[in-house]
Amino acid sequence: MNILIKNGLIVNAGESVRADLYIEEDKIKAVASNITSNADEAIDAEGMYVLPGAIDPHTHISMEAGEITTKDDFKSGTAAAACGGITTILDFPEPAEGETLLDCIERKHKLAQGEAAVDYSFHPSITRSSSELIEEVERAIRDYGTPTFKIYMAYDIRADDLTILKVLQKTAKYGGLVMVHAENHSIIEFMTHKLANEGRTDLRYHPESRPSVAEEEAVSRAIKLAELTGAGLYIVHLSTRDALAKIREARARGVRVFAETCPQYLLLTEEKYELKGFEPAKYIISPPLRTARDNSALWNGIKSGDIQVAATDHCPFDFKGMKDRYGKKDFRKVPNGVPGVETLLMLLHSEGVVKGKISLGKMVEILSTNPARIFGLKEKGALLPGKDADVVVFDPGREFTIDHRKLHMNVDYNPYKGFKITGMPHLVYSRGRLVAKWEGKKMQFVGNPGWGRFVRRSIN
Ligand code: DUC
Ligand code: ZN
Ligand code: ZN
Repeated sequence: MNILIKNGLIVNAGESVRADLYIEEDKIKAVASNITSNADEAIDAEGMYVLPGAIDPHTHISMEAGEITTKDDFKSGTAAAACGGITTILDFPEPAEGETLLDCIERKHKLAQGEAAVDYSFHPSITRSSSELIEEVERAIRDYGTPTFKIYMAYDIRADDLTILKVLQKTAKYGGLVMVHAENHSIIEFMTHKLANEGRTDLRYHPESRPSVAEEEAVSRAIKLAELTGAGLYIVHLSTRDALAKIREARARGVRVFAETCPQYLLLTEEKYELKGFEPAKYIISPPLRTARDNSALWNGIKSGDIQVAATDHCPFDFKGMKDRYGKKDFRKVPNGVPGVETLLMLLHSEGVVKGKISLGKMVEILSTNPARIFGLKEKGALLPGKDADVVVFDPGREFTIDHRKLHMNVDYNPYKGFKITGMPHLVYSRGRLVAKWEGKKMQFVGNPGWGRFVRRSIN
């Protein structure tokens, strides 16, 4: 099927041009003014933006957390992604005790096959300090096309510094990238015990248990380890001004460190933990929400280029039945995570572009172009001839109020409830196939489970 999108504002990271975009089957064939062709379908995008599909490189689909599993599987999670203008997701296979890295990638791959409605890939996680897992890094890069690895510096699945060094060394050698959840585990353990000894386990103490210094120290240490090995490094879900300062300093001295932040760290603050009753549970995430000063430092970090990616850390647990499963009065017992894959683009546009915090080109850079470059998605991330036709026709004036009942994520609340959004997707294409469209007062999923393909990646 050939599609001609006429008269839209074609937005790439570098520039925006008013032009037509021609899709032939699954690829972008041409971007030019006044294209005339016998397309099967012509779309008038006058007054609309035409954006590359966004890439979310940080989702936790069907993630097992003890006795519970995140609510979105590949079917619901990728349908929600499509409705939000996200046309590629990168998820984290986490090896269970005794499981090999490659078996774990296979296991997660099977969950996605026949279910995913948009394209996907994986960042295998090194979930313990194990030489067997480290040995498999080369094969994951070479044989599987999954060259990016997640390491936790906190939680029970954390890796020690020696493991981090060894994985950094391997990724530097074979062409890969280590992504770190950077929080100092000992600081968190110390603070959590201290708070518990003082009887301060109410939900409002969650941020105190994971202070900014825990993140700053871990970011700083991870950078030093990367520097020692000459490897690149990617910091996930950056939340603080002080950790950002460490990244800025490292980049200034030539370290290849990338940083990602998320809408929750740009738009919400720790005041949410002061809400009444069990409401704060909706915001129990790690790292925790920080201050307004951190929010604005992160926006500035995006503007300055020190933060290259906005992702979601999509990790949905129901408010009723999951967040409250182990009790309502103790922050240590609440599963950590917020849903977000569907609201990434709308929030970045409405709160970022419309409110003048970032330009439209910058939004495309952090949602599409940079994640495609950093994670080796060579066919994605820009509206250029030869790239996959992952395209969002976006209505910049369309209004929408966030409410989980009008969204497609399989979760019973939304942390941005009541946010008034300006600008929503109109049509969303994944490799030339319409997967979501605006209908009435909300997005409608019109794609097919199984359309999404695993994308092999390589990093130079
Ligand atoms: N933080 C969360 O809040 N949820 C999933 C994992 C993480 O690091
Ligand atoms: Zn994390
Ligand atoms: Zn995460």
